[in-house]
Amino acid sequence: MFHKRIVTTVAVLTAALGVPLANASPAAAAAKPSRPSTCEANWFCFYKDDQFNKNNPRDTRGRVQQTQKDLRVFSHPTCKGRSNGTWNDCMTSVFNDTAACWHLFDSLNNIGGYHNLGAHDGYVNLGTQADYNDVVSSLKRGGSSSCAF
Ligand SMILES: [Ca+2]
Repeated sequence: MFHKRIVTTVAVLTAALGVPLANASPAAAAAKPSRPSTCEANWFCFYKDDQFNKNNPRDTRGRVQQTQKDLRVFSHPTCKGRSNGTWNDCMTSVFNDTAACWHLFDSLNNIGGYHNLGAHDGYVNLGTQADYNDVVSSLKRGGSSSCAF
């Protein structure tokens, strides 16, 4: 009887914890996307168009594994306009296959506003999901799956 009560308590705690943890993820409203075949395991990949370039597969993805404070260092000729041929202000979908949480900043040098992206998760459309289409300018990798950094 004592044992049974403990099991019940643990189940209730787990259920209670499950709700806020799920809501902490910005992509929680939609099902987590699967890693696209164009994003290698353990990389953070970004794409010019939505759904990981599903409808524009010839456009190649960009990728990083570490913090990048200035996305202007990566050229990408199809990023036009203010992107000036770089990944700055150009990404529309991203997939994070690293084990860490990342912050996606709208400014250079990892300052100002940002959105979180947890491990093995993605935004299929940064515009509709986060109002962040074509604005990300720098990326910061956290030290773990925690987004509190
Ligand atoms: Ca920007």
